[in-house]
Amino acid sequence: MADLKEARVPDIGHAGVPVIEVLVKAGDRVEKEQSLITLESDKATMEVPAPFAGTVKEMKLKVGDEVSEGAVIAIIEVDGEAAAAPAPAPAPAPVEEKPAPIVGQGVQPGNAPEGDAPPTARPPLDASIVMTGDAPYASPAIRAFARELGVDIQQVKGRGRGGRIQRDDVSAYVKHALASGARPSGGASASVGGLNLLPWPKVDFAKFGEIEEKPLTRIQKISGANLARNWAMIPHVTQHEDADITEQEAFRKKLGEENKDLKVSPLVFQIKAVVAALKAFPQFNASLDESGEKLILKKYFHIGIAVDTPDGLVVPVLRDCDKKGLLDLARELGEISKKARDKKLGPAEMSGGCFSISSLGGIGGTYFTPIVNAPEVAILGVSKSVMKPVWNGKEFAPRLILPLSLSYDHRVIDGALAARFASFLATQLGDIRRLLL
Ligand code: CAO
Repeated sequence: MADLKEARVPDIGHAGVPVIEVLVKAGDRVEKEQSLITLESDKATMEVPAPFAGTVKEMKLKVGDEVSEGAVIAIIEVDGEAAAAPAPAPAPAPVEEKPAPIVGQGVQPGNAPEGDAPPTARPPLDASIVMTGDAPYASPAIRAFARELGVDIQQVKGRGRGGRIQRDDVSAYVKHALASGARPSGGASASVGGLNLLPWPKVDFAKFGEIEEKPLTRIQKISGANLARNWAMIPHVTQHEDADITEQEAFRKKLGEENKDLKVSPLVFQIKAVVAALKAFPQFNASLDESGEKLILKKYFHIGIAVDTPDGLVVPVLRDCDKKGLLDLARELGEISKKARDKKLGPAEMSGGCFSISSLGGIGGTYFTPIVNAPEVAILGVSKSVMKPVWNGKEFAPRLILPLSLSYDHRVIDGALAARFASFLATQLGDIRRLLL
């Protein structure tokens, strides 16, 4: 006879752990040990399995709820023997080390494998990394991670308990694919050529003088792997342009005087100008889909901002920049860069970006080549503005000139379009009244 039983959170070692995924819904049939929810603590992501088989009558939790031991997850109608014998709650299965809460330029939330060969080294072919066949055994979080990297999870061999695919398995697969010149997702283009790189030079530096070893930070490892992928897989071109921001700077200073409690960075003008340019050139507000055969055009305007932190570069995303004014953006930029430097950004705050801006304007230099933050198709690099003499038809006049460097994915954007985009951007920055149009 059917019986209603509560599936509860077992001892997870912490209190108030957030639910990040709900994996079943009312009406679903679940098997014993099938995962019901995913929890994410400071240290790990873990799935909580069903203590018995049956039909879910009611889900008691939703994403964002915070739970401790004993919280009711679901009411399950158990049948037959299971109803008769009370089953102890099985321990949650840790499915992955928690991804770093911060990502660098071009980085998807991820976890760099420790101690592997450098990504550019070409390892001997490891046939065990690639497998085909039955449905892969991986948590939704790992599947999402694989999707983000363009990896076909079917191709990844799991080396976790019972063949479970873990984050490191996906990372190892990407490394292997990169080193052998294949696209991570395999497919038609995987067979074309290959980078055929030389192995990374092995040098005993100590032979030449005193040295000191300094491990890369976690962020550097993660962003390094992503930068290497983006640089290797995206055919980059960088278009340079100058914007005359003399008037804009006068207005910015005025805004700053009127809003003494707020830092009105030149970046907020750049964000607004980029949004206007993305609206005028939708091809820039797009991503190539996984197959590389379709462009996904986005109707929202979320802008990633590269922020320099002591541990490395991270890219928080400001959402709906088309709907926000300069002062709102200034406030948000201040908050998000502080959060980044305090290491308090969550993965959600670093995802969903359409286009990134990397500003070295506070530091110096003239022009650079930023690396596109995949799966975005372009990125704007901003250097330090300087006063320059500019010919106005009658004489040289002092004008404040801002150097811009627009890197783009040449598979999606051609040179003429990029030149138009950059020139449009410079016009917007040069006459901010246009931002109102
Ligand atoms: N030209 C001239 N001056 C500029 C400028 C520009 N393009 N951009 C900013 N400045 C000025 C600011 O107005 C500020 O001046 P005050 O101190 O007089 O107010 C000063 O430079 C310092 O600015 P900032 O860099 O601290 O702040 P910001 O709001 O301009 O930028 C942020 C915020 C988070 C983007 C920045 O702090 C940062 O981290 N930049 C580095 C990003 C990076 O490393 N990119 C590299 C990617 S490639 O590896």
